[in-house]
Amino acid sequence: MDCTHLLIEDTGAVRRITLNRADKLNALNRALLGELGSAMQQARHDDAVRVVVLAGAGEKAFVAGADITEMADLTAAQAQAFSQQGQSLMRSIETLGKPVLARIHGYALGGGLELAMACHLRIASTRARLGQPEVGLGLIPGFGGTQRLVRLCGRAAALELCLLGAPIDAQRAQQLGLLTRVVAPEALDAEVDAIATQLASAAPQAMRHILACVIEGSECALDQALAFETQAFALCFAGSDMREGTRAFIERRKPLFDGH
Ligand code: CO8
Repeated sequence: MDCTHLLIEDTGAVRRITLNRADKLNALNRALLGELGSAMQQARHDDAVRVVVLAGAGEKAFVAGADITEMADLTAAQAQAFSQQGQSLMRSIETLGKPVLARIHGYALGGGLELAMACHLRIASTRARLGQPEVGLGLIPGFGGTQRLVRLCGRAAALELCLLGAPIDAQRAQQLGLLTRVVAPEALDAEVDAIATQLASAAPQAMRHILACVIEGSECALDQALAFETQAFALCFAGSDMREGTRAFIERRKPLFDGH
């Protein structure tokens, strides 16, 4: 894939996608969103990829938001299209069927926090600063932020972050349930690698079903979600990963999952 704004590299079954606009703190313009959308589709369809890590280039930011310069002159109709482009990308990440980790070493603001919230795990350094500062621009989050924030952290925190607009530090973000892990800056890569490596050898089908049950199931009424879980549970028994996992336990060896 030809990319201007992304770096894509594979280590075993881990695909690392780095947003590479460091001079603009990796701000999300339409071109970058388009490239990221294509990269996620590629990752979805490539069976060799079992985990995706999203990172931002440069010292300062994971992503400092949507590109304000590009947004400034949009008409309402263009803004609607931009919001839909961003939302559908975020949804494609959330429903990828493989775990996606956000590596947050600095600012994750506006669309950057919205991107991080579409990922399944968020690993941050103590230097990270997270927020939805759009209100200060006379805007609101438009890539799903109002909805994912309330689902992840509850209404009080969502209103605080969106109405006040002030970024919070990693410690507070973890207390709110926004971050999976917070580690010292020098330990961030080792932590991300350890989690990605663990996920790369986990059972792909089980992970796919867990993601679907937790993400789709939590949007349904409980009885419907429980029926969905039962169906997914049964589907595990139709595949080889479950046979391998249980056999390996009985034989006291490490399982080797082939993803079927
Ligand atoms: N858009 C465009 N350019 C940006 C952005 C951005 N979001 N953030 C930083 N940059 C650029 C700066 O303009 C600067 O460029 P240049 O060197 O050419 O002047 C370069 O990146 C470096 O930035 P700073 O010099 O500002 O770096 P500092 O360390 O001084 O400050 C900050 C870092 C605090 C992160 C600061 O850059 C900042 O406040 N950035 C904007 C943060 C923000 O408001 N983000 C929210 C944007 S709105 C949004 O995300 C909405 C999402 C939904 C859209 C739906 C649309 C319909």
